Amino acid sequence: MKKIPVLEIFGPTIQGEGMVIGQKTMFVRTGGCDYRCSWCDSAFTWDGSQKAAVMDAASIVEKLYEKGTNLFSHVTISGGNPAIHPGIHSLIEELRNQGIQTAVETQGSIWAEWMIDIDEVTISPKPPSSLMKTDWEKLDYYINRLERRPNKAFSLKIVIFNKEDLEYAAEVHTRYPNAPMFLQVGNDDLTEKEAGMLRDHLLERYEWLISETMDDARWNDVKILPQLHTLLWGNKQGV
Ligand code: MET
Repeated sequence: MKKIPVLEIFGPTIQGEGMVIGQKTMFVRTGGCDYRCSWCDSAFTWDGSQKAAVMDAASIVEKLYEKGTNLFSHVTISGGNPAIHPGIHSLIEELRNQGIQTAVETQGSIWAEWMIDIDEVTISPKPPSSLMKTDWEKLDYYINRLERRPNKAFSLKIVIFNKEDLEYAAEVHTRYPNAPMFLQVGNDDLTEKEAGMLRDHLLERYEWLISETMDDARWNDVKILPQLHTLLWGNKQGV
């Protein structure tokens, strides 16, 4: 069985972002990423500051039950970029056998065949403020494969820090007009320890993003969200 580097397993908590926002879920956060986003809120998955535990699918499932007991029926796999780990295939299989729903978060830069079996796939291409470059051909392939899955959901989620990011998101939206589109306010203060301080600031940013999109017909079919977990718990890890 191929092993998976795991940074954290936590929950039950709520999914704070994207298409399944509010969903009660467990999280499995994998280590390693092909990207280095300037504003990454999980840089500990790739910057060497925290060490991954290398685990096989069976021990990840065991850990999920140890932490979540009978209090979950949904698991979210995030990173890092989970798509770089072929071992996730067996994890998905084991979870499906247990009747557990699965979701994944990835930037859409590396295709993994196990994406086909995930109930909710969130593709989160990175805008200019991240300093990453989108490989459009790879993204085309992703969207094409995901669109052809019966009875499973996917969406695009783009983190927005400024107007240039919003133009990038518009380009993505035009390229994939049938993909449900979520815009998410970027967290530009990853060092604030006080959840209350951050909350006020991020709600202001959320208002800014709403005002930018309301008078623009390109955004007539979009969902605009804050990061709920950041509003609730600030920059705290493992919630
Ligand atoms: N790499 C994935 C993404 O970009 C998940 C990590 S985001 C903290 O969506």
